[in-house]
Amino acid sequence: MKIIHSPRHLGHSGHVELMNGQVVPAFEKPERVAMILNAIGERPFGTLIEPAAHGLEPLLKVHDAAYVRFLTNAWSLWTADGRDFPALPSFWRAPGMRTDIEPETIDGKLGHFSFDAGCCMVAGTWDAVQAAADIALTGVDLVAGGEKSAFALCRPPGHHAHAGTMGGYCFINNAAVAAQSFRDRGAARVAILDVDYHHGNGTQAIFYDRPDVLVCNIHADPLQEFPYFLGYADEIGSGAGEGFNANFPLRWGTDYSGWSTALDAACARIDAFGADVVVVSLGVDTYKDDPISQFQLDSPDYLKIGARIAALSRPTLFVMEGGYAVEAIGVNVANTLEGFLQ
Ligand code: Q9C
Ligand code: ZN
Repeated sequence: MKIIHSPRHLGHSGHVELMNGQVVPAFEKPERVAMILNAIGERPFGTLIEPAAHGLEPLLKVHDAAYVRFLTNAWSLWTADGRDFPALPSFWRAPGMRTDIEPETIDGKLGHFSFDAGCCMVAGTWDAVQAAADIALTGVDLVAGGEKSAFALCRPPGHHAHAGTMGGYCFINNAAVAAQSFRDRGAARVAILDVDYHHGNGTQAIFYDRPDVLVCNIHADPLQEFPYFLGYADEIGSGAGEGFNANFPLRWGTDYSGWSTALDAACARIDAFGADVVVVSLGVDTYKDDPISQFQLDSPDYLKIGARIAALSRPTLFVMEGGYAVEAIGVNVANTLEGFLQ
């Protein structure tokens, strides 16, 4: 399996987030990728490759042009105001306020294009974000070109990003960009299997009214967990997309036995759909010692997850999402890929 990686993720570092009302160093940090590379390097998985540049066009198929323009300009607007520290939004609209206005100033734009304070920006953020999208698209090149699988080692992650909104550490929705690219390259039916601990609200929203991309999400119950306002079991898609979105919310404390029951159900949906290709939004923040999560999966469980995904017997692109227990993230990702390859 080829692993697509770029050192350009290192530009997205030194940023912060709000945790329990306090400003703390971001959990979504460069060491995550270093640990994954270490663990993969210790196993016979195949080769590391660099992404090829794909430009903005494939991003604009799932994201709004004004949003992508904002992402490319945000840091220069922020620093033009004389701010030499990380950019963070702190103003948002309430329901009933205007959604059709993009304010002129950076604080207004930051609020307009975000849903939380999870997307802190620094000088190298946009370059890292664009590299991550190129990584996902290079994975599409490989799998659409006939490889059975590939691992897009994206950072920052993507599944919380909507068409026009960043949040939850995510700027560009790498998995959604990849799924759309598979469609554009001739796959009739694309399934996205999101196994990150958090609901992939952005991915769901992007494909919610479409029957050509099945989105299956296994995640912490949003009654208890971020993103709180999407990810419930009664969200099944709308219009032509009705029946092509499946949510499997699980309570805090869920262990592999409960979690794997949902995985089996999601895989049954993918089989019934007849997916030509599967995009796995691979978060390993389901791990028992994840610092911001409340599931109980253990490292050997990821071997079984990989094996279950392999049993779908479909071309598969793994796209990295969350996972914040830095000491275990490498083993958990490598176990997933090893379980898939065996
Ligand atoms: N500040 C992904 O796993 N906030 N995103 C948690 C701590 C958001 C997680 C509270 C968590 C987002 C890709
Ligand atoms: Zn997550």
